[in-house]
Amino acid sequence: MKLSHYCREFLKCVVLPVGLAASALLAGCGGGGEESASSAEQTGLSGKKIGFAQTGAESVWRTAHTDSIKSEAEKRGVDLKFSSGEGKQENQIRAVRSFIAQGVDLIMIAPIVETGWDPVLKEAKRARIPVVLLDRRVDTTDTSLFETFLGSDFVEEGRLAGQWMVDNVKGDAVKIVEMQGTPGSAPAIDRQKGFVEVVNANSRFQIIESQSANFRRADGKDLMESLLKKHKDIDVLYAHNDDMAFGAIQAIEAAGLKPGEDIVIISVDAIKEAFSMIIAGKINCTVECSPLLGPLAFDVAEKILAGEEVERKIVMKDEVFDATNAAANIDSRMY
Ligand code: GZL
Repeated sequence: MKLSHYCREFLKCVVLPVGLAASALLAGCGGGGEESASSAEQTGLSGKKIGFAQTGAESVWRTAHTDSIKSEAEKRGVDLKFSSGEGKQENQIRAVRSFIAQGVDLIMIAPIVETGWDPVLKEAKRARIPVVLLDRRVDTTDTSLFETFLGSDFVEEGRLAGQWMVDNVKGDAVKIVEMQGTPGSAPAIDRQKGFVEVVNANSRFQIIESQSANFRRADGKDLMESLLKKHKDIDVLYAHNDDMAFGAIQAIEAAGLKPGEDIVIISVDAIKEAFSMIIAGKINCTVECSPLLGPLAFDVAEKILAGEEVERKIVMKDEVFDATNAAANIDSRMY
């Protein structure tokens, strides 16, 4: 398979609202604006073998992400080789090596953590199999090891969460506990970075504790139980995803406190259940991070396999939801 020259010299970035038709992406990548495929018979991907190494099934968001990839692959007649990392990078790396051995046409990875990817990505490059990063980035100095990154700007999500807090939470000495996602993962690192940027610029706010609950609901409940025992003056919980926030809410209610009132809850992902919680007054704000990457991911794959240039970085645009807009939007939510 002949791989054409890709734009490797520099990272270019395209910011796309989630609902944007894939054809806009094709046009934006110099694809002549051809319509994106809408059924298997129309796609250049029919019969192509594509390996997808997913992180696991740690959250509702992740399940929606997996469903988006699998359903789009089926629609386009792709022979998808799916592997769940079950939360372990070594499982993902093993899956990528298996995809290489099978001689797939392209590999998609949602890297659980940022580091440790160079060796296996070099093996894919030597096998002349293009790699697309979905959802999470890798930490590498060799940008030739992947063709593009498709996902959200997690630093911006952290900033949006922090700014909502500054704009909506009153008080002179606001105490925050932060519930981080998977240690070493791009969303956990960046959502903390963006949020701390805002906190550091606003002296009214102080993060009194920051620990990981691995993006998991049960871990969020356990962590909040321990935080409530340790701190009697928590004003705000900033959770890196809705699932951990839901677990924390269970612990807050079990402690006889009112989530959304006694403790302000700020979260990320904007899954449909979070909208219900906002309407119920138990979550105050959730920052969107769309998992619906399937259509764009396979548009990019089609262009790569057709030997065409693709943007090095395709960033989804995220919105902020709270009591002012949750009810108006809940019915249209797709995950
Ligand atoms: C973010 C994604 C995160 C979600 C979590 O793009 O990597 O992983 O925020 C998921 O819900 O587990």
